[in-house]
Amino acid sequence: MSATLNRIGLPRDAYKGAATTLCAGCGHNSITNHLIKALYELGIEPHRLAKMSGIGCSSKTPAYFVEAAHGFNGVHGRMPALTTGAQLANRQLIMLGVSGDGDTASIGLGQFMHMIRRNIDCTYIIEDNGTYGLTKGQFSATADLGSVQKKGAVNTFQPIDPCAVALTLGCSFVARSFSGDGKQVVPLIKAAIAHRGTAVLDIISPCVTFNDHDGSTKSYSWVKDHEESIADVSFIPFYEEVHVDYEPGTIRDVELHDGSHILLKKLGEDHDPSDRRGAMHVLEEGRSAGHLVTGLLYLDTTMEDFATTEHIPERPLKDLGEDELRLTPDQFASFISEFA
Ligand SMILES: Cc1ncc(C[n+]2csc(CCOP(=O)(O)OP(=O)(O)O)c2C)c(N)n1
Ligand code: SF4
Repeated sequence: MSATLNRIGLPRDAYKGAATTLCAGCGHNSITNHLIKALYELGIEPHRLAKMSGIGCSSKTPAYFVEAAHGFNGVHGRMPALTTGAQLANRQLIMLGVSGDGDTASIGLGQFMHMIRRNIDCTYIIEDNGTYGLTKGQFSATADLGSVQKKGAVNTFQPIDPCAVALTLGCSFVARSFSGDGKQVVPLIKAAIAHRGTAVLDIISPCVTFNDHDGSTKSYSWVKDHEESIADVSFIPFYEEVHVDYEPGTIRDVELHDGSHILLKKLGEDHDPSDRRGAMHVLEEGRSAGHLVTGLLYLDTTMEDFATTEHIPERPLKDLGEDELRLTPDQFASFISEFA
């Protein structure tokens, strides 16, 4: 039986990578499967994809999907700088960064913040387990106050919430989900890729080896008991016709830069993803109630990304000729005359 092909004629297997070396049951493995599904269904050309990461179990994830894509596994916490450089050198690449909560909110916090501030066109996935899995289970900066390590140590520090940081800095796309919720993660990944600008997707991803016990607030059972979704998310790519069953007040249709659509079906709460203050409020309310709020928290489709603001050519810099890179003698003379 022949395999089903996507819109660019590739089978799902073309979106797979090497076999995982992560622990069986690790949330990061589920996210890999969601990435494979999203990229296959979108019909992303492997040679246009650049998988970027730092250090951690999470940062190994790019090895496990789309083997034929570009990839760069950099220094711990420095994925944003590498991504910024690669994006500016070639705007035709689809930048996909995969990081951990340690890689992002501990050592890489400054890099994370400056990437958001510049609105670099990149999907930034945080595989958030509240622990340093690779170095055997120390608390990371996203671990909740009072959460307990496997051997009983209690976290005495306030957590850093990557979504709250992103919102504060004016990030143009902020979402949170859970690795076990493919129905929500897959459309969010697709929407993040279709979005032009920094799209932060914080995915709670339990570490079954070091942080999946009673006392952890990033375990499978804790998330299942405390998850509160603010809306059902569906994604319609630009090449599919949009058919929406509009029921007043229940469906919100947001068009993205490439013509794709996100459809948000309101659940209990009346969350408006274009209201940044409202998104902060929803996060804060969830925090005080001990809930994990998931879904698309905030989206701004009007903000320019960094490369556009800086007038970076659409063509890869390597393809520009000397005549395009150098000033003409007249331009040079005029430039120098400004200093005379
Ligand atoms: C500069 C530097 N400091 C510290 C380390 C040690 N180190 C490696 S991975 C890691 C934390 C990884 O945690 P996280 O990003 O949450 O990923 P996880 O393994 O939990 O997926 C640390 C502290 C390092 N590799 N480089
Ligand atoms: S140590 Fe934790 S984060 Fe690392 S692969 Fe194992 S379960 Fe996943």
